Amino acid sequence: MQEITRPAKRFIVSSVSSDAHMWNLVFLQLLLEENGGEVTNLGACVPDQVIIDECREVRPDVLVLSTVNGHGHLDGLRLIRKIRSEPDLQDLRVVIGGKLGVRGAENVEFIEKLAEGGFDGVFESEGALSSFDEFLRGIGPTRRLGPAARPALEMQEAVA
Ligand code: B12
Repeated sequence: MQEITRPAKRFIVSSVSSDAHMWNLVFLQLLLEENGGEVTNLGACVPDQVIIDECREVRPDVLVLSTVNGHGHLDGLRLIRKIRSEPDLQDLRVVIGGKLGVRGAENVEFIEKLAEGGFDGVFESEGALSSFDEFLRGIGPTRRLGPAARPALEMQEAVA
């Protein structure tokens, strides 16, 4: 019998430009890899333009930004506006999570503005990990597939 295998989802994990924290990135990389994803981890303090260039190079299914130093709501908004101003990156799925500000539980106030700026998902702190999991399960077939591969995947999904 012919086997049809779904290609792994491809992710870029990155911090934002001001943020030097790294274990958050390691955590996300392990989480995504344990779920079968392929991860390019750009590390900490990554300039906006490097993130944009890597997205063009890797063409991920999702760019996952993580930030915990409290400046994420500022760095994130600036970065997503740049990404969405690039015609070839307007459809890229981009999410951000971590400690988005320095206001603890009140950081949820930043979620709406970041979403309005163009993020597909905004996740505040550990409490949002279950929503992130739901987001990951909802992202469907990879966008890297050519049109010829799509019907096979759709058939496989209909049978499952
Ligand atoms: C270790 C550490 C450092 C180390 C980092 C070393 C390294 N190589 O990573 C050093 C000493 C460099 C550092 C520096 C600073 N730090 Co620091 N640091 C920490 C500390 C103690 C632990 C962070 C950590 O590794 N956690 C382990 C990881 C796995 O957990 P996490 O980062 O919380 O991530 C979880 C969630 O946030 C979430 N998450 C994170 N990202 C994402 C993304 C998505 C999509 C999703 C869904 C979820 C998600 O999931 C993760 C797992 O649960 C925290 C305090 C703490 N206990 O959290 C402070 C902390 C993050 N630091 C803080 C601060 C203020 C700083 C400095 C500004 C201090 C200073 N004045 O210089 C600098 C910033 C430097 C910079 N340019 O960014 C504050 C941030 C305040 C805030 N946001 O409210 C914290 C919270 C300490 C505090 N209570 O004040 N820090």
